[in-house]
Amino acid sequence: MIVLHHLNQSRSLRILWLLEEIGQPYTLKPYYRDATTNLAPPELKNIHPLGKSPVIELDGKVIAESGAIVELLIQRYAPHLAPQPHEDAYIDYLQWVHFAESSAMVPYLLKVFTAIEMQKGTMLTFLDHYAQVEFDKVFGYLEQYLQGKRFLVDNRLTGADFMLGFVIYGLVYKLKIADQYPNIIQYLHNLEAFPSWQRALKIEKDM
Ligand SMILES: N[C@@H](CCC(=O)N[C@@H](CS)C(=O)NCC(=O)O)C(=O)O
Repeated sequence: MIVLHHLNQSRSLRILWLLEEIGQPYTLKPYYRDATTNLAPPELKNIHPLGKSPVIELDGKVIAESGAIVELLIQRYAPHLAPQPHEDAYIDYLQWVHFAESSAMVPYLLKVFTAIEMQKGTMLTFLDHYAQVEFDKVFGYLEQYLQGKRFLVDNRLTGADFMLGFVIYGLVYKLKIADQYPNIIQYLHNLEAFPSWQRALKIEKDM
């Protein structure tokens, strides 16, 4: 049995969407961010010392890190959602799975956090400039890469899309990127067309 420890508005959406797509039975344990600090509630530390989400329990083992969870669930229950290691597409797959939580996540979070600070009146110079430069570099690259593509890898839905979808969702609906990123916006619409995506968002909304 799979248990997903799911924090609202978090990377755990990656796992919720994946579980909905693969149709494997699971139990969802919801947690809610603190309204002031936006941090996870302390109970999550009873599950894993970092107190972050996502975390799953699988066959009695506790597993953190969304990338590891995506790879493990796909290997075990949905191998059709990843290229095989001997295929050329596997190299692209590895790069995009890791891009989502590393290269993409840094400028995304910098933009989210600097926007919050600036709304509160904090004067930022170096950080604001750095965030913008990194943002333009990373998402300009992604925008170009997505030209003419429906999915990230091998022209089909893979674990890389489960990883990046969460970031793109935030880019479009939180940061409200628009005109200069038509390919990224179209890519999100391609993901949003999946019934599993829609079910995951409904679960999140009803939490
Ligand atoms: N690298 C980890 C990051 C996990 C993480 O930072 N989760 C955030 C939500 S997106 C969290 O739980 N934040 C609440 C807190 O730190 O209190 C992953 O990919 O799973």
